[in-house]
Amino acid sequence: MPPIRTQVAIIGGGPSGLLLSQLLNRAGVETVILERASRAHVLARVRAGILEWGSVELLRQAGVGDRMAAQGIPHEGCYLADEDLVIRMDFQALTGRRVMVYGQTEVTADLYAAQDAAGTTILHQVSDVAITDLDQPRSRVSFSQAGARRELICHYVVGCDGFHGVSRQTIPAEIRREVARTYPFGWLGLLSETPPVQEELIYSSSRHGFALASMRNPALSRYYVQVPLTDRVEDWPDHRFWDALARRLPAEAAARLITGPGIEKSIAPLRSFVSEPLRWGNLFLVGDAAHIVPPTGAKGLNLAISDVFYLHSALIDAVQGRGTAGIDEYSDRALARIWKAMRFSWQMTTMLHRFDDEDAFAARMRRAALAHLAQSETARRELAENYIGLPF
Ligand code: FAS
Ligand code: PHB
Repeated sequence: MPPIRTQVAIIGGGPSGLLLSQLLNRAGVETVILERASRAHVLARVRAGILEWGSVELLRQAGVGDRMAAQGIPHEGCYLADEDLVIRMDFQALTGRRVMVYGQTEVTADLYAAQDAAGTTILHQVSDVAITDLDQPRSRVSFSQAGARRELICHYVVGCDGFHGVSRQTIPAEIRREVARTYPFGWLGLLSETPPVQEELIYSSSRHGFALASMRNPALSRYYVQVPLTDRVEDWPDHRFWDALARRLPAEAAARLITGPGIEKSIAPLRSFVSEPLRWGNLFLVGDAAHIVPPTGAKGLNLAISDVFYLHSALIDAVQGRGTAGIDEYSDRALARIWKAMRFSWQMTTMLHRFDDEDAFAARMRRAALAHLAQSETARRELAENYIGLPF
């Protein structure tokens, strides 16, 4: 089959690949998206739930803000708890800004609908993607689909293919600088058609371990409990999950907990990871392809979106002949914000999770950090400005 010619080849049809494609298309830049999974598989993933307002604004700029405006829930604050010490973080009062509760699944669905309406080429269930000629005026992306070997010829390639994708591995190992921290626990998440236990999120540290009470809408709750890395979903029947959650939430919230059957249950490992640089010739890395944060700071999806913010305008300028200054500085600009979110996510994780090997001193340091937040508006403002999202 003859090669497909396009301007920007995007590897990965998750939120970052779709949003980048949508923004490029609206500026007249042609794209093709290659996605390993079926659309149904991508849309079945339950992941992030919180959007920074900068993410909300970029999604609106991309023309996919309508359903979010109708169904999203603006949140002006959240709660942090340490046993029965409960601290309300008033984002609106502390920073003048808020966040939006709107699930990644919905963001992805809105972007697929918009891309379909735009007639963008999205090829699903591709395999054996290989990226070459990154140092040439035109790069090539070869792949298999439905038993046929095919090829894209393009100006630029963007790796939006997540942590396990092919793009990062295309950058020579001797060029990549990778920094990682793995945590000795994971998050077991459960989705239930039950009303949320609280109208805002509760991040709860307890002697039994961490728990998070979140939501998707007034009838759909999303809960997480910290579990050992050795645990499997099968080890956690619903009743065990609900008991663990109730033990870890503040008593007055636990007393209000309404349980029900889990309609989705999954365990995510926690890691901090960054691979530098984010560019290798005509290849750019975006989102989880380049970095991973523990979900404690609600930064994963939002960092992917901020990478798209920096890269989309740079690629439009480069493709349309207005110079390469933007793409030349993309890696440094995006990494400056990535590292700050990396630090915040690490700080939230180490403050709120009970580590098996922690000694009495480490446990008291965690409690002191939360006690300081309870007493200091300055400390709460510092945490709030990171949680609602630092400026792009
Ligand atoms: P994604 O991983 O979403 O998308 C990458 C896409 O590329 C996938 O569709 C994949 O199928 C495709 N792909 C991979 N390899 C390919 C190849 N070789 N060829 C073609 N396509 C390929 N973040 C939060 O903020 N809060 C959370 O609670 C949270 N929970 C999470 C739970 C789990 C289990 C995981 C894995 C992540 C979670 N995250 C969370 C982070 C998550 O939301 C990511 O930050 C977000 O999906 C990043 O989006 P992308 O960079 O588009 O990567
Ligand atoms: C979620 O609702 O899935 C969620 C919310 C906040 C987080 C992590 C996950 O920090």
